[in-house]
Amino acid sequence: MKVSPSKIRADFSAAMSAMYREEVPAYGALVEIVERVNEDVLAAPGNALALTPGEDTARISAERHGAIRLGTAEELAMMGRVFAVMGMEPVGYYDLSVASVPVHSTAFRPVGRDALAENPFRVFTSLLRLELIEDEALRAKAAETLARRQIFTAEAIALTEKAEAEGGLDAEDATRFVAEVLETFRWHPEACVDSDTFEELIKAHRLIADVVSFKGPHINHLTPRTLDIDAAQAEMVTKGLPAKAVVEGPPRRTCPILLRQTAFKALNEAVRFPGADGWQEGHHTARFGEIEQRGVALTPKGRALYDRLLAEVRSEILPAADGSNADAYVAKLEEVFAAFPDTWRELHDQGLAYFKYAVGKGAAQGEDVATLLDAGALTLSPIIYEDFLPVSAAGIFQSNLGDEARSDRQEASSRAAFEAALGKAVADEFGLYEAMQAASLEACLEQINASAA
Ligand code: OOG
Ligand code: NI
Repeated sequence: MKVSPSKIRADFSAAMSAMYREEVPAYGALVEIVERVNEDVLAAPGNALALTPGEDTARISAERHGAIRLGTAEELAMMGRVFAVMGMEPVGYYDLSVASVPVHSTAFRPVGRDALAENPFRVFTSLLRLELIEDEALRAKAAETLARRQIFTAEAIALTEKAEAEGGLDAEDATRFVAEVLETFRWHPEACVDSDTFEELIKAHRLIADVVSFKGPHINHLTPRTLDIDAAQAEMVTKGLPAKAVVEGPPRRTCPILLRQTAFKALNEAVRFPGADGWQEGHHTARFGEIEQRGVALTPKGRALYDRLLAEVRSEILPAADGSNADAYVAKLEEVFAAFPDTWRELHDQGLAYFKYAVGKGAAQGEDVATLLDAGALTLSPIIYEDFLPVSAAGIFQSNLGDEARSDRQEASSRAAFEAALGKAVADEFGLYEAMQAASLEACLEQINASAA
């Protein structure tokens, strides 16, 4: 019997979480904070179910996303095949050149409603844009170094091929698959470049050094989902975790939209470089912890409004890395976002966000959604945003790379080039939400109007 891809994904997510907790103890502390805050929110009167009505809270305590950075097209293509065994497909294209980060990215995640409910684990996956290294000799050295490494175990590749050939894995193979794939994400303190090369790569960009210098694409953070990010952030500060100065994304609202994120800064970790006289001690900062709060997915119209308002805020004030203007930034964010409607019904009626419909107790029939909602024959619950935000992601990258990570010159990235490397197209996130909304409406209308016939 084949194990479902969702089961493999859930097992993998749990295994990764256990590994990261052991590797980065501060992540364990973060998970505990989030679990406590979530319990408090769920226990409070008018709890999170009122905040995001109808949402399934069962998945929340297990919910995680992680991130990796890959070096070559071959690595990305193989990673895509590995994730497919776990029911994770590439969704969305993120152009990080807007923030002068030399990668472009997608998110591998489950796409169907049931698969998401079973386990929503996602991995934000970036591909290095080696062409952005200006120094030709250094670029060639980086390319050679990457070409020499194999980030997958032979067994992981064999099991992926077997899953592809046989349409899945049985229980025993699935268990081995999880263990073997985990190896790709493991941290290796032994660098595969000497310390001089490492320094040169750091000078080109910290992110380039992180991708090129090590044996594999170590998981660089894991992110549990909190129901109250402001409470969790305050708790992080109380517990002495080096929290990022501001929460990325929209401000706190009655009806949460998209995604709000914060992180604790990357750890300074001991690494070793191969040298002529054996290992040489050194340091590297790459791994951190992050938390997120998710709200309703926005339509293209809603997203355009979000992007416009955020751009307006950022044209007036940019959050300083040291937190010195954090209060002023938050005040500006709240002031500007007052223009974004903040009731579910307005978000729905103005076509700004996606919703699941359910049949209510009210007596009304027909096809007119507003009439059915007014009468209570239909009810709304927000479809949760499952994706990422480029400006926020850039802020997360920068907070853990340090501010010197900004560089001015950067050519625009290309979705077509990314898809060519991956070997397939990335799915359109809006299309996925739209289809979920349409399917739920169709099912409800059928039910409501069947009783009329
Ligand atoms: C990925 C940063 C982006 C997010 O949550 O937006 C990200 C990275 O640092 O590799 O994970
Ligand atoms: Ni993240």
